[in-house]
Amino acid sequence: MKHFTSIHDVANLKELLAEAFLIKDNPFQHENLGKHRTMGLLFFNSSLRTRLSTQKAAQNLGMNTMVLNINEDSWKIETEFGVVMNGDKAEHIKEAAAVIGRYCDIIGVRSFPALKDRNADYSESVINQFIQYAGVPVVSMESATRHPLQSFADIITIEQYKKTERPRVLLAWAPHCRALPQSVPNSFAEWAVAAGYEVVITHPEGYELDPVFTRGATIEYDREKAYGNADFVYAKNWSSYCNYGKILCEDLAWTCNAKNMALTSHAKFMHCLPVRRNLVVSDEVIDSENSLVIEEAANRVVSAQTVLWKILQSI
Ligand code: AN0
Ligand code: CP
Repeated sequence: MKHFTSIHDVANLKELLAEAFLIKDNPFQHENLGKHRTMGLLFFNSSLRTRLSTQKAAQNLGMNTMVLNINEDSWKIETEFGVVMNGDKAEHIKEAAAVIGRYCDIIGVRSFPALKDRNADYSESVINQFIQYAGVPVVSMESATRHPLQSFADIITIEQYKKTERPRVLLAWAPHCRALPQSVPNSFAEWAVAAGYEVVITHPEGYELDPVFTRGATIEYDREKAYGNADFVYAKNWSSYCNYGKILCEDLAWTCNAKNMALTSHAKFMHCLPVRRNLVVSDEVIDSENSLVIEEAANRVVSAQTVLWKILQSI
């Protein structure tokens, strides 16, 4: 594996999952693999889980880590070409990426979409410029359109808890007070289909995701039908892709609550976190014994460590 930005960088998901469970059982079996190697973690946006779990993963492999909050701790970075840089941005991504590539053997990048211009966001220009100019492997820590380390942790979690070979996995849209990226649902849909699950996606009209990501999943607008017989419910808000970046629905009937969960097959509840209680999910659902959110977050170390282990083999 050279870079890790999506499921398409994974040659064999079954093999990667098998390795993930070995790493989960024995996190220190490759503790010298990354000796004298440095991972740089670059954050254009906030993070709790990704920031801590990815550092921990790198350190479990013997790597050093450096964390930089871009635009806050560093110079503000220009990402467009051909502009006269006479505003507040003192450095261009082209030089910044090349310089960081001289200090780091692997670079993790978190860069959310601006949710204003769909073509600009979906071109993934920030992570792609790091790939182009840094000269070292780049790992997505959530880009404009995907969050593969999260999706991999989600699949590890489902594999851990599933009771049937092909569980029915529901990706359920839920309300939110702010416009959020489509990255988590885009990525989750891709990985869940690749894992061979029966994937159902439910959302109000207008929240259709880009079909590139949902191929192989069933879109079910009837929420009650969609929740019916689900083994796992992955709740998540996202803003509209069609009416780009807009909030179209605030109906709390879409909250992942006990009424919706009662329609399922005693389903496990999942969410990537951070989550807003009683908006996305009710207290009783997230606090129930069926909630997997903490284990999912724990598995973020496993997913990151498995990916870094794989990349370290090739450098
Ligand atoms: C982000 C999102 O929805 O993409 C990060 C999730 C891991 N969430 C928020 O901004 C609340
Ligand atoms: N799930 C996740 O990526 O969390 P953070 O935004 O806190 O990193």
